[in-house]
Amino acid sequence: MTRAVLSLGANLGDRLAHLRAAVRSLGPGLVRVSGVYETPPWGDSAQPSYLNAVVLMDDPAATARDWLTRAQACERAEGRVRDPDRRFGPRTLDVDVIAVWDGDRPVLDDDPELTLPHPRAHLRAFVLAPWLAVDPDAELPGHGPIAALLDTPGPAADLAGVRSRPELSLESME
Ligand code: A4P
Ligand code: MG
Repeated sequence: MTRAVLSLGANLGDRLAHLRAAVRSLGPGLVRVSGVYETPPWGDSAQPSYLNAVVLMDDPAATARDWLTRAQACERAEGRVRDPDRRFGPRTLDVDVIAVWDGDRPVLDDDPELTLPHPRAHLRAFVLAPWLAVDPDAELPGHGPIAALLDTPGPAADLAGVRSRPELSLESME
């Protein structure tokens, strides 16, 4: 019985279409979808800006590993090509598993195949800001309230570049 927070990102091709396709294919477990945000590239600045969003999922039948499988299926469907030499490089669609809960208990795992919570989520305004907008009381397991994380130096500095794009809503996809 798991709930999950997934982050969606796209910076190649028709970025909005890639996010929409992800939301559509995530399907019935979808509880909430955030607004769309235009964000400067993080970790590798020589690439186009991203559209980012966050989705809240709930599926009594899904294991933590199922969320990764679903995330990667969405990426493949949008033609994601991995460049092994460029870790934070551009992509048609990136779906990361940010955190998973089994009932009320957060799932914690340091498995490199599925690290939970996501090891860089607490550093990323492009994850924290959309998540805060749809769940203001949310906590990132092991790190505390996401509102407080957005006040830490890295995310607080990056927040200035995170721009809401209300005209690109994914809401109709729910
Ligand atoms: N993996 C382990 N834990 C997880 C998890 N919680 N969620 C493994 C998803 N995957 C996880 O991922 C590499 C490996 O991480 C996989 O084998 C998976 O089993 P990947 O998707 O193949 O490669 P990647 O996404 O290029 O690498 P990485 O290190 O996950 O990059 P990130 O952290 O996803 O960063 N800037 C902005 N503004 N917006 C973005 O969305 N995204 C990235 C990608 C960089 N900069 C960005 C954005
Ligand atoms: Mg990824």
